[in-house]
Amino acid sequence: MKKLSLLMALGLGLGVVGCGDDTAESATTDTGTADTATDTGSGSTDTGTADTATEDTATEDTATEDTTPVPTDEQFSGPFSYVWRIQIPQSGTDAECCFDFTADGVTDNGLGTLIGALGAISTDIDIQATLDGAVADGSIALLLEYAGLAEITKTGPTQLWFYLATNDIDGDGSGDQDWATALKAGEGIFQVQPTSLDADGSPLIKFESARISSDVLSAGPGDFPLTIPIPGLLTLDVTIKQAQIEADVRPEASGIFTNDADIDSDGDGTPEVWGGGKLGGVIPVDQVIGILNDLANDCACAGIAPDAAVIIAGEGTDQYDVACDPNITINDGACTDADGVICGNLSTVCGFAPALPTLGLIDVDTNGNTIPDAISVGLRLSMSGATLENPPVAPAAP
Ligand SMILES: [Ca+2]
Ligand SMILES: [Ca+2]
Ligand SMILES: [Ca+2]
Ligand SMILES: [Ca+2]
Repeated sequence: MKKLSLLMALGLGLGVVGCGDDTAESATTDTGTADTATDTGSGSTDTGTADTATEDTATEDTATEDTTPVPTDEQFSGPFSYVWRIQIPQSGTDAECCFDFTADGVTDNGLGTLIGALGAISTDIDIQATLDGAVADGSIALLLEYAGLAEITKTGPTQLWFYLATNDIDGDGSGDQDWATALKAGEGIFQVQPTSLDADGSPLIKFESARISSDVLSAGPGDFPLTIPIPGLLTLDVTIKQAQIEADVRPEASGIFTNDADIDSDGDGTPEVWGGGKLGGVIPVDQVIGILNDLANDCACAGIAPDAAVIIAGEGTDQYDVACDPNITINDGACTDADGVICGNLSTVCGFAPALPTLGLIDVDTNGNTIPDAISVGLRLSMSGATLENPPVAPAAP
């Protein structure tokens, strides 16, 4: 179960916006690595350049707190969409989701297929239910801003800006409006989380070229860099390749809504309801291995050196091979929960690693040598209109 968290994070990755590292520096004592830039602001406006490191080393941050970034005139003017449902298709039905990355006319979704298989093996594993719960309780609140979209017609060229948001404007710890009746209906009022903005207040994640035409929203394909904070574990940095969006949409006064798609995904003759938005791309396996090795490097408790390449991986003669270095001794029995889920399960991960290429997860060849080296992913999105509170950006977390 535990080792699924990373896979789940990858699954969520397409839908979850990134996290900047320039959140509030309100602690009196910082313990992390150095800031490389300078905060010159002294009051409500931070005019300094970006903090590029994760935390401060100084014993005290002598500047005043970083505050809400100042938006440009156009930013936060909308229109917006709130993502009220994220679905991971799991049965592998071609029509479910999302895009064909192998030019064989059949859609590819390696991650969805794997998650479906895991769910079939163990009924404890219901990643879709976990995801639904996280969206309904507001832990995952994703807003899209259609930047520069024609105001009246809500059609034509646009940029697609992604924000992590909150509906808990009054800060009492729970959403201010009902998800099922208000948020899904486009009546939601949100604030943007400052973690989804860079030091200049611009969105960290965006499709710079998108379009709404004949009630179809489209964006990409292109590189889609994501930074996904996983609390207590790591910040996952991945670049989704060939990322694209396609959605059946309708503009309304409160923003852009998707129209549901009726697809008989289980083949019983009765259609199921799927979100009208499709978001997909491929994740190079090298990136995933790099993340796993970064995690393993923090496993001093298991006797792993900070620079060890625990997992050795790459394209072999007929497949992408994955294995742990047999010369590295893993003693993960000495690790505790405090060392994170990966360290305590490192030998399990290593036992599992050689089977990875056999799961059908690695299914797309991105460098033309016919050997698959990337994982296709696809999500279905359901969206409704939304409104931003004034001020549009939530206070930085303490
Ligand atoms: Ca295909
Ligand atoms: Ca609240
Ligand atoms: Ca059906
Ligand atoms: Ca290849």
